[in-house]
Amino acid sequence: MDTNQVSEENLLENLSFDKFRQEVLKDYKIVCESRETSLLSRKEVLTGKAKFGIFGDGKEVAQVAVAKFFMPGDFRSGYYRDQTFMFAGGIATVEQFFSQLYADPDINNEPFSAGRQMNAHFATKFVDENGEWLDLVNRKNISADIAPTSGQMPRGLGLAFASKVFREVEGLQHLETLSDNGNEVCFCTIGDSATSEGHFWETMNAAGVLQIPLAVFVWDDGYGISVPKEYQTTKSSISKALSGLQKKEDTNGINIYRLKGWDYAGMCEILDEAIKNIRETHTPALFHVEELTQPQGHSTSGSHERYKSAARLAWEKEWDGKKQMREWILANSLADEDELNDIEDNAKVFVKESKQSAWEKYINPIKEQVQQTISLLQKIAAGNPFIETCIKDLSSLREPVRRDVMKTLASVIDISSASDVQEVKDYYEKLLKENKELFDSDLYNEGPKSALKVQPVAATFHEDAEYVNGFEILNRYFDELFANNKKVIAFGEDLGKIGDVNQGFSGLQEKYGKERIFDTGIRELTIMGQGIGLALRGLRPIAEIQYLDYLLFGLQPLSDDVCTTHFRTKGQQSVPLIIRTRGHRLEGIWHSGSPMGMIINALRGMYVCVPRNMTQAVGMYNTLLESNDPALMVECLNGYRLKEKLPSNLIEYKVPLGVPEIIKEGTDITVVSYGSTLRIVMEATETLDKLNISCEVIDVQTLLPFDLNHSILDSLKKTNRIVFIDEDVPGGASAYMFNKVMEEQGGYRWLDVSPRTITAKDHRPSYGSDGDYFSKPNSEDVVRVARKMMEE
Ligand SMILES: Cc1ncc(C[n+]2csc(CCOP(=O)(O)OP(=O)(O)O)c2C)c(N)n1
Ligand SMILES: [Mg+2]
Repeated sequence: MDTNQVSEENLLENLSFDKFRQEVLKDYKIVCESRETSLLSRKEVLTGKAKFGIFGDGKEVAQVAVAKFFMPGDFRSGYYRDQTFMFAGGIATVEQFFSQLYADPDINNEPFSAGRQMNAHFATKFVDENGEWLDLVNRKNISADIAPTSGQMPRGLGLAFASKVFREVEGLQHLETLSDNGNEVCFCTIGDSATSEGHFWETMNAAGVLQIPLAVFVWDDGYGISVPKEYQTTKSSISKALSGLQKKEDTNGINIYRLKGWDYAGMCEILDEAIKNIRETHTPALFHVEELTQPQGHSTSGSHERYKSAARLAWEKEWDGKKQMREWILANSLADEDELNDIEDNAKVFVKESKQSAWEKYINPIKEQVQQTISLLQKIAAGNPFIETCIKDLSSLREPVRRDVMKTLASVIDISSASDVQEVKDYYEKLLKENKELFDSDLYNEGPKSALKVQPVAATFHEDAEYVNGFEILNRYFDELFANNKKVIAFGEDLGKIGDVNQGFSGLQEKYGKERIFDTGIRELTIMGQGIGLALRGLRPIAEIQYLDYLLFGLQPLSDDVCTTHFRTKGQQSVPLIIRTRGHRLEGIWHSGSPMGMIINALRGMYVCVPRNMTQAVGMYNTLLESNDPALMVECLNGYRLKEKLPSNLIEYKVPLGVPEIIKEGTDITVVSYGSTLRIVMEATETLDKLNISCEVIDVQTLLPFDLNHSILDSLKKTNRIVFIDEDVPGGASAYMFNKVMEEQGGYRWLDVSPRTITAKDHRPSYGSDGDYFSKPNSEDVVRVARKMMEE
């Protein structure tokens, strides 16, 4: 500490006054530009040119201060108030801010999300077009913001945790473009009210345990929309409430700082020391930035005069950071009134010009489409009042959007009765294609790192291959995997010391170290966050959810964050995260879960693998590890002690995703299922064979993606009867499979009898074998339904 202080003092002394002055004025300029941006943006919404706006006014001074300490290589996981931080760090321009406000889908204009996110949701590029990681050490990295308040916390934890991994895991140090010996700090920002969320508390506790370079900034403006701090936080103070986490000399924990959000000089002084300490010691810190304001209220929806008292509003005016910084500059003779007036006037002009430029870039391509549409319609308009009205309506729009163009074209094609609409149709089709690219692309990787482009490799077996327990297949696989791929890191509850509850990692921590295979606290949400952070930074995490039923605790970051990352950055960030869990049939309300319908609906943007045994699981792991797509792997909870033949090419064979396998051929009924239920189905087919009912049993293998080559349809064409079976609730994943085959594959045309689903009951199973028998589908159910189908 002492030595730091000395060098700090020297540094300050060495800074020439003029250099210091210039720095302050540059910061004040950014403060002014950011404030103007907020003011002008709000007008754009109120006049209808943008739909909604949320701004960083009132937080400017704190953010120019914080941005000074955000270095190349660092990461930010923040929320929608951070425009000033972005401007000050040179990571975003005012023009780009406006482009996002207008939802400009051109990534060259709006580089954060290509118009996919609401305004003030930032991101920078992490991967190139081929899915290769960029040199993140030499750029400032912004993980893509999300709207759910506090959703940034688990990810922030993970981004900081990755620094620890890079510093401590042997064999990663050569990855010089991914980390400089773990010196990267993750700056995490959050509003005062969002600290009420469990995400915040879980993150702070985990950070205190893990000892990672996480700097959490709470922008405390006293409100969460209209609800004040008294309703949000114990003792109305997040720093007081967290004081038990304070690190002491001989404990772990976090450092806690309280800053005044209008006090530019005071903040800079504390931050300089504090961030250095985080970087060097990996001790996390909380910066409670108090006394911030919201000059324009929460957002463009509603006004704060409705819920703030006159006294509070007056206080906010007086303690506005911009005003305070101005007064501080004058009081310290760093500039005079004229100079500051100039800065303020120039800021106004600059922001206005930036706004205008963003608007033109946004609107011109649309205007071109309008123009093109009108000239096409004029060619066929003669004597057609409908088309003439269309032309008139479209030309009269002052601020047309792409939708107006498409609707006009479609209505002319569909209802105009014009005879020659071919050209109009062609243009419509061309725009449809263009818009598909703009609005639908990049849910999954589409380039060479797509999991769907990985070449399958068949499993091979020695002549005298052993039969071993399912868990041993995994155990031997993970052993080879960790020897071969240094980027792989695995963690979860009971995964380290005992090697997971089913021994997949048994003995491997001793072999590969606590830094790569380790236990975590019981905190599914932040286990997901750790995985997200590692994956975003180019590592290959396998994060465990101990049992499928507890996925709900970690579902939010998967659904809101992981699933949308590639899409919401239009392919600029990837999260190659594998979530490993085990589920389906065991016993009791919370250990027999198979909520697959919920999962596949919540997790579009991830792949969902439901291997029937551990051999298939290994092949899927291999496929996923070659790609950048995130996935959930649901191993069969009752399969770890079933014998399987040990493949000889464990880390080479790859099971393709979206390719079902026929595990029993037959001619009468196509039975479609997955995971543990397949064993019930196979048991039933023994009886059905005796009854001369021949079933073709298909294992779908993955629910997302689902039967990409429509192989189930081929089976149905042969049998003309189909039943979908799983252990989910009625209308769950069985209904999804049904829909895929009937509607997407056109299966209804090949049916001789009505198609069926067999599922579990609506309720969860009672404990014990009987609970299982009466609540989940059993082989007798399958036999009964099959017989009925044959009688119809
Ligand atoms: C999970 C979730 N719940 C509710 C909202 C709606 N919402 C958006 S902002 C906000 C208030 C946040 O207040 P605070 O954390 O203090 O941040 P501030 O806006 O004051 O900077 C709320 C409730 C949301 N975005 N996400
Ligand atoms: Mg607030």
